[in-house]
Amino acid sequence: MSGSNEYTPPKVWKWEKQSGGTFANINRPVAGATHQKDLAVGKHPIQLHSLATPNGVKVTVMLEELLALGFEGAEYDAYFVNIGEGEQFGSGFVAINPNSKIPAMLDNSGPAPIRVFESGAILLYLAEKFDAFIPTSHEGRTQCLNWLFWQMGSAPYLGGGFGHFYSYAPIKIEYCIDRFAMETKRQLDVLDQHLADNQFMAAQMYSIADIAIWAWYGQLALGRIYDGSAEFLDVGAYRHVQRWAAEIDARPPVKRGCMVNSARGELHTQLRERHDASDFETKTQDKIEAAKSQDIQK
Ligand SMILES: N[C@@H](CCC(=O)N[C@@H](CS)C(=O)NCC(=O)O)C(=O)O
Repeated sequence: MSGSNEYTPPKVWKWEKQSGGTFANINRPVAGATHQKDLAVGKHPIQLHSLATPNGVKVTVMLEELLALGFEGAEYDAYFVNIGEGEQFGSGFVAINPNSKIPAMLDNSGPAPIRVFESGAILLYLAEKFDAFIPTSHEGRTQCLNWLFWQMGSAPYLGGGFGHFYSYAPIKIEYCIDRFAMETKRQLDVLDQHLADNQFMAAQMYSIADIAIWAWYGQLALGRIYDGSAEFLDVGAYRHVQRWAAEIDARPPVKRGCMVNSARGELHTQLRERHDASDFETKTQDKIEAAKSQDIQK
């Protein structure tokens, strides 16, 4: 490449300026807490600190699926983590996840709390704890883990690569958008070819592999992430992904899971914090704001 914006890297990189872009104010080259902040603790066995991004939604969908099957031990308190304000760098959050990324979960049901971080690890932890949404045979389980790990390794090219350069970077760089659009389309084709012959990702059953992959690639196919990208990537062409994405989207626990810790979309679809199943009826953001404005008028 050539041109006046060409960059010659120095011998040693230094953090001298913010890079610009959507997350510039929270990006740092060092790990660890930036401030002291204890986390709230609710009454349920599972404590979740998250946000309704694709990585966050994986866990809330799984918990709602488990509750729909009647597993009471999956009752959870979901706290909203504002990553744009740097809440993932508070000391309480970092104690659960030293990597400072949502989702982070604490299981308080045993003699000592167990911390779980990384959305794939959380899905596997919950699947094993409740023996649900994971095939029981060695072969089926292996197929499921193949696809779960595929998702964990592939989505950073979609999110950190394509999504970053298409939506968040302060300038549109053709080289980067091209590179990651090509890779994202290749990944969609991997899924499309698999789903042409299979109803679900693994072992002919709906599993944590579907939950993980749907959160990213299903939502991408449904046009829910990165404005404009559905048309740009021509997601409608991936027919089998479209069929599978719509089928999963129709599940009521998936709809509920997508509402939890959400601060985007229509107000009645946003349940910032979830502490009880009834919160879906009474605590969505439209109701909270209506109650606030009534109080002001009194
Ligand atoms: N591999 C991690 C990725 C989690 C992740 O990237 N979380 C993002 C939101 S989707 C985050 O918390 N970003 C905050 C930051 O980078 O400071 C997982 O799957 O749990």
